Amino acid sequence: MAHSRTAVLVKPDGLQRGLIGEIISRFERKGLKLVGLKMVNMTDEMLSEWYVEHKDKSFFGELKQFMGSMPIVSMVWEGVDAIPVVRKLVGTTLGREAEAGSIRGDFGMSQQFNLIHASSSAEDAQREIDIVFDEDELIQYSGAMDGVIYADYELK
Ligand code: 3AN
Repeated sequence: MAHSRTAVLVKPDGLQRGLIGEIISRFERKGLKLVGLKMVNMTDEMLSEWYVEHKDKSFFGELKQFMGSMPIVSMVWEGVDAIPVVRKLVGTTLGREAEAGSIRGDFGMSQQFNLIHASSSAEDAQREIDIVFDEDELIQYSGAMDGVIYADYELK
């Protein structure tokens, strides 16, 4: 099973609410590996590309305005099945209904202010990573704990 990468953004509401450390900590303790991290002011152009699937939705302009209003913290996490694993830790879109124990379920009440974004497919992950990170900003290193986080056959 190959490791895959997923993109995570902590949105302006997550940053303002002081949840960066909490969010990073949840991914770390799950056993995911951080390979990219930076703070960014997303431009309208970056956001149009990021949210291309929502370009015809009524909330597109408002969503971009909110996401561009303050800095966000972007991350790339790596692990076996990283994309679905991170989506599960994040929880469903509407905070009020998100599962208790998930990030949105534990910290959010809103649909738009739902604290965090996580890639939903391999194609989205690649596209989203490319919007924010240059290749040399993604750091390769061996995870010292891989041998206790995964069995050998899971790493092949
Ligand atoms: P998720 O982030 O769970 O994949 P999407 O892709 O359906 O959710 O929505 C992307 C973002 O658009 C959400 N995180 C939320 O901030 C915003 N959004 C979704 N639906 C609405 C809506 N009806 N009104 C306002 N904002 C919305």
